[in-house]
Amino acid sequence: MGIIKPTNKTVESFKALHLYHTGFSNCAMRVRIALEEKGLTWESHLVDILKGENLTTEYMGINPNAVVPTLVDDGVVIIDSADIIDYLDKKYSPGTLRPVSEADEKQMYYWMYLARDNHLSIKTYMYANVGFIKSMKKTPEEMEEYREKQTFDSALLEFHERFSSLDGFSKEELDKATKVVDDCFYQIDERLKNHDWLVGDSFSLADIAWIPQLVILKAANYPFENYPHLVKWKNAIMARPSFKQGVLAWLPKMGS
Ligand SMILES: N[C@@H](CCC(=O)N[C@@H](CS)C(=O)NCC(=O)O)C(=O)O
Repeated sequence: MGIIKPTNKTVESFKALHLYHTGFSNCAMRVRIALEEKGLTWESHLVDILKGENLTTEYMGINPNAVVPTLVDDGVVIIDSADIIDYLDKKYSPGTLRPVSEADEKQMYYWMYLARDNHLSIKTYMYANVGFIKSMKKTPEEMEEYREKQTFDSALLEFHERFSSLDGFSKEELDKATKVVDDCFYQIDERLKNHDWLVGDSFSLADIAWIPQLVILKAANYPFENYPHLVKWKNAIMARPSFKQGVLAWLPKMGS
């Protein structure tokens, strides 16, 4: 989506960088890692999805999809994590998080959009397999309210309809989502067999787009042991200060 015109005009007077985000959101993790890699300071606005804070008129006025993250940069509103990290890399210390060659840059976008395009499959896998998320089913009243508000993202509405239905996702739906996730990790594993990074010779937005999927899928006990070449890559990213500050520092404390 990139830059949008918000209906919530208050954010247009914001100075510097503001991020609306949630601790345990893979999409928000991407942006926090990119902000840390760029050495940028930013103001945090936590949005509690469990409490439905993404559905307030105020928030939907800056993100009509009712999802996190949203970045506000000197009053300019940018949505969608892939577009946000691309924006940050182009605007601040340009090019440091992307490969030099055009061909490699094309590959970088391939990996970024693969993560974006398969987001709902990963989400289906998560919602079906993680205990605390399973309890996030909307009541019929909440679903009714969501239907009224969610007029922008029909795929996400359908996702919540299915998840919150009496029986939840069918076995076929879950199998289909699992296959999509497996295919993505198969591709990543193949690439990492002979390379240190997803694209070119260095860490890039492609790696930033994918590492959060490992973080959240670990909570769903996804069988990462099937992809042995991910380990070195994962450890290298986890050793970066940006991972500690952008991911670990924001994870909810278990039991709280
Ligand atoms: N393509 C969007 C997807 C954003 C998204 O789905 N965010 C999730 C958290 S990772 C969310 O806010 N979900 C709220 C909901 O499902 O109602 C992006 O990458 O920013």
